[in-house]
Amino acid sequence: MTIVEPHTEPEILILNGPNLNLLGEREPEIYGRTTLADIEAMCADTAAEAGLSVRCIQSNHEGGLIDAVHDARHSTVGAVINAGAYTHTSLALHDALKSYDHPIIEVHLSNPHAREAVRHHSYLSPVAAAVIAGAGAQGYVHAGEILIDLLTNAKAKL
Ligand code: CA2
Repeated sequence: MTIVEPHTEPEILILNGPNLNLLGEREPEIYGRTTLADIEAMCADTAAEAGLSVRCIQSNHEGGLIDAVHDARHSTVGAVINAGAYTHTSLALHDALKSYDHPIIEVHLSNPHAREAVRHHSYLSPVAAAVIAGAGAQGYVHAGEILIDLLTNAKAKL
C-alpha cells in the first residue's frame, strides 16, 4: 500500500489587495512590469529555500482580504501583505490582523511616503513587524526573507 503524505511544510500567507491583479498591465512607471503571478512565484522560491510553502491570495474586496486572514489564522506561520489602497483606509483589516498571531511584513511596490499625503498613513504598520516600501517587486522577496529570519529566530528561542 502506498501512503501519500499530505504536504507538511509550514505555509506563509502572501496576501495582495485591490488592483494588484493588474500588475504588469497598467502604470508600469509606478508599479513596474512584473506581474502578480511572477511575484507569487518569486515568493514561492524564497519560501522553498527555507522549507516553507506559500498560500497566495489576491482580492479586490475588503471582506475577501479579512476572510483570507481569518482562514490563515491557524494554518499559516506568517504573512507578507500588500493591502493596496486598503492600507490607508481599512480599520477592519487592521482589526482582523490583530487577531493574526504570527509575524506580518507589510510591503509596497512604491514608496507611499513619497506620494500623496492620503497614502502616508497605514492601518497595517501598527500590526506589522517590518515594512518594505519602494523596492518594487523585489520588495516581496526582501519581505519574505525578513519573515523567514523572524520565524527562524523565534524557533531558535524555543
Ligand atoms: O505601492 C504599493 O504597493 C501600493 O500598496 C499600491 C496601491 C496603492 O494604493 C498604495 O498606496 C501603495 C495601489 C495598487 C494598484 O495596483 C495597480 C497595479 C497595476 C495597475 C494599476 C494599479
